[in-house]
Amino acid sequence: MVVNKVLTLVMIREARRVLLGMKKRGFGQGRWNGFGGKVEQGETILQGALRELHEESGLTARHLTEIGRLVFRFEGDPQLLEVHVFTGSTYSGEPVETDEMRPCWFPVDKIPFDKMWPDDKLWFPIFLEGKLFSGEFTFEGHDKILDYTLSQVKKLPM
Ligand code: 6OG
Repeated sequence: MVVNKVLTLVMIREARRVLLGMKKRGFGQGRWNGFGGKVEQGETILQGALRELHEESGLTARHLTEIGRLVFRFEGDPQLLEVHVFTGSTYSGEPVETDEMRPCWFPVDKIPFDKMWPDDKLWFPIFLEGKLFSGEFTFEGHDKILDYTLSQVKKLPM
């Protein structure tokens, strides 16, 4: 049996800007993304999101809300990635560069989609509108989406 790999992705959002990090190593290296990673045993998904945000950006969020669920399939790999997307706007600390990420604020109308995962330009508009979304994407390699479904939802899947 293949179990989904459960990951988090945190987008810190203020009215007109979003904090992204340039991934310096590992999966997604060379791309801007939110902060996140694998949920560890013994922690809830929310705790994993808060921990990864702190480890990768130096910020401590006061409150995160889950806003999206994304499932990724990579051709030839039986393991699915189940990504829980969170957002928050209140935090303490200042963004700092870490071994994994170099943070930078981007105005909401200047998101660097050409240096992000290709799915991001599809779901970011829903996220920026403050709506919930759910999607599934099949990738060939890391640059090409073969097919996908994406919808705005009233409630996230369980
Ligand atoms: P680590 O392996 O660094 O966690 N992630 C994706 N994010 C976006 N926007 N698009 C994708 O399309 C992604 N696949 C994975 C989840 C990996 C981080 O990258 C995110 C995690 O935050 C395929 O621990």
